[in-house]
Amino acid sequence: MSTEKTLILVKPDGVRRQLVGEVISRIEKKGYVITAMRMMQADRALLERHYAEHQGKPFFEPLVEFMMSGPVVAIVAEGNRVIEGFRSLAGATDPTVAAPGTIRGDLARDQGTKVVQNIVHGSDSPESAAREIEIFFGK
Ligand code: DAT
Ligand code: MG
Repeated sequence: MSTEKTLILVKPDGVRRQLVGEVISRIEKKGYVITAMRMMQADRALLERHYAEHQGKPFFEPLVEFMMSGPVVAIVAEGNRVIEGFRSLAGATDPTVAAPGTIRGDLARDQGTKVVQNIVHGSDSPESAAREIEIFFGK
């Protein structure tokens, strides 16, 4: 049986706050298996591909600038229903209302910035996961 894969990013706010280990720990404690990982400085071209669905929205440029503001850690995690499962671990997009117990609910808050800073990214569908893993890790 082939298991599902997702792309997780520890965003620059998470790296700056030294939360990489905390995020990895939560992924592993849940039982998902990390099968690839790299720390990198994402450039504009890569981020415009990654966030293509948000092109034209008011927070798009702030989002790209924020994601270029420092290194990110890209992670491939595997397991049955890992896409849905990691989104659940991450919590709601808005950290103010993200449930306590989630990564965003426990570790992030509103910073008054034009873009929401919320520690992690997780793919939202199998199609997104395949596309995003190729963007960060190649074929
Ligand atoms: P998610 O990361 O939960 O999948 P998304 O794909 O809708 O959320 O948006 C990507 C990121 O952009 C999100 O993590 C934080 C930021 N963002 C989303 N909606 C926003 C908004 N209305 N205002 C400011 N930033 C926003
Ligand atoms: Mg998204």
